Amino acid sequence: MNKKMGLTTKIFIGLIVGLIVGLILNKMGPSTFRDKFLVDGVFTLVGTVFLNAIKMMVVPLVFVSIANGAASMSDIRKLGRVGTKTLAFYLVTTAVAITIAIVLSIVVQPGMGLDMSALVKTEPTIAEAKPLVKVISDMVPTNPVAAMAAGEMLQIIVFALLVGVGLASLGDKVKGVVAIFDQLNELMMKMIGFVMLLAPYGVLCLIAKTFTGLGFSAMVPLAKYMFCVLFALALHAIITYSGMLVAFTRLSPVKFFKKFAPVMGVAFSTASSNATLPVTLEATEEKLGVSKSIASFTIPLGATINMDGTAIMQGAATIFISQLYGVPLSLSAILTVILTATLASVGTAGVPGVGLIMLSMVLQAVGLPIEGIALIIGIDRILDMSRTAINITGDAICTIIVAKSEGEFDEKVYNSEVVEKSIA
Ligand code: DAS
Repeated sequence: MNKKMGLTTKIFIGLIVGLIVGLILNKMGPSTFRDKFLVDGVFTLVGTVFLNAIKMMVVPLVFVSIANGAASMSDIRKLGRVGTKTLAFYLVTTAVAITIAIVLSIVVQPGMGLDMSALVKTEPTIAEAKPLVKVISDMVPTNPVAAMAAGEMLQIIVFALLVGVGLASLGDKVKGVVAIFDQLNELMMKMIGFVMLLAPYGVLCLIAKTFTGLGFSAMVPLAKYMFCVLFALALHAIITYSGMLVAFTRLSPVKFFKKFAPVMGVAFSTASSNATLPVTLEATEEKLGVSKSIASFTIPLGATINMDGTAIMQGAATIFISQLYGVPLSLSAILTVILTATLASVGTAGVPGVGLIMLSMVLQAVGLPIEGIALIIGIDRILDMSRTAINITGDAICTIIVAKSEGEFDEKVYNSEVVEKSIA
């Protein structure tokens, strides 16, 4: 945890220093030193290396983690009813989450009114939004390798899901291949860890470049974007999760949040669903009355395939970036965003920063410029911490509903008073 906190602190320092440097340089006015050496030199170089490192991870991460995620769902076949229910709840809540974020961002319009010309030298190349029918028919790649080379994200997702489901259905016959995908997934997480070591420097330079060009004018849109994400996260927790809990189990949401708050705190401080797993399991079994057999299946599965908070960020960020660049998204493009982000969350493992890497995939799917990430990357860490807390909350809510419907739930434990463990 200390190492992670170290990185979080460094990223915040990078954000603050970048902001101050950018605002000072903006006030200083144009000069060769500022514009050529700093903005087009150092800031662009470091920022581009960091953004390229993120883009580099997208295709291998999407393919390996989704194939691995789907392969690990082989238990679902065994667990049949429980697995199907769990998967249905996870996918539906993720789609609801991203829809809340998209509607809120369209209403609040965080990206409107900011003159990006100071920042974007060339018109971004935006592919025309395909009609939804073509999007769906194009989802099946004629050549998966070409799809990976071209970064055709929906095609990569479909191929990865097919590989994973194929591995799941072959079961023990392909134990070795499943193990390889598992190890490759570990490798992806490690490589993301390496890329995130660049984050403090990349964030400093990208924020400095942004605010040198835009000055204070960029503060308001960024603040509005953060508001959209944080408000959508709160709405999803208070309305969707509480509503589902009452509707499906008649249980008190207040009791749930009282007992689950410490787990949300761990998720917030680590910005990692995986790191929070042991605490999530302990809380759902010991304090919330879920049987071990259910929790030990649905919670680890949720940490990988259920990321409502991440989907909320991706929905808000996509609308924000489309507004920033003045590229209106058609309804079919918005449906593509919902489809891509929901499917993408299937495989994304819960480690810090992974949601941002998957965002570049969602942007590619609708032809928006990935450079838009440069504006939000600086504040992404605090949003990552917040959305991770929602990611694991969704896992617990769905787990309680499934456990109660299976009669593997002890309501007495759920309703018991919160007993603080004695220090001794
Ligand atoms: N940090 C991720 C998690 O652990 C979420 C994200 O990156 O969006 O759930």
